[in-house]
Amino acid sequence: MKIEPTDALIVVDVQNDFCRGGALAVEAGDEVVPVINGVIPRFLYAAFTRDWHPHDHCSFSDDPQWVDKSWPRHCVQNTRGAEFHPGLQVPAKSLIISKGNQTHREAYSGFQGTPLDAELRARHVNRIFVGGLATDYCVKTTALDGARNGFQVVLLEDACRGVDRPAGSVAKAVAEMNQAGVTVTTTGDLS
Ligand code: VGL
Ligand code: ZN
Repeated sequence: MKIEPTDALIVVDVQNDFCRGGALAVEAGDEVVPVINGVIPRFLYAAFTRDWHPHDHCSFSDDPQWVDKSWPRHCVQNTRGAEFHPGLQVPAKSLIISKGNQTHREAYSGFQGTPLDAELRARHVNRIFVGGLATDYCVKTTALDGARNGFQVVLLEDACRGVDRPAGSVAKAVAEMNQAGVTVTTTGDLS
């Protein structure tokens, strides 16, 4: 698959809290960092989303169940856990998209309540390549919203890791994206 000037890379939530030692660590989350770094320079445009919660966000629980979308406190604005993984090579000109910043509203998608759609359209982007964390939550929702908004969407499967609770939810998420017209490929297929 050939990368075009009308493509954008969307890197979803590669933040400390979703990586090793983080509050909501995704199994092997760190492994996406070199994979994503390898493709960033090949795109004219890259957007980096970040979960950017107030300290009292509605998804936080003292007894988080994970499977019911209650989570440990994570990605609180201006904390270390909310920073991008230190190894992630974010170009200075990148679009940084914060989401989930309202106390009473969950926002898994990078499109929800953000200027992402408008920013992509302003750049004449018609296809987005999506990777990051977590496959079965924010990556999935961002990819599905992208497709719904009229973008061609490509999931970079090796550039993603998921929560996978219950087991199988990553596979289910990939199937769901595929069903919605998302092309599933790997970074090795890009040229
Ligand atoms: C995410 C759970 C809670 C994600 C964000 O980035 O996939 N998952 N908040
Ligand atoms: Zn969150």
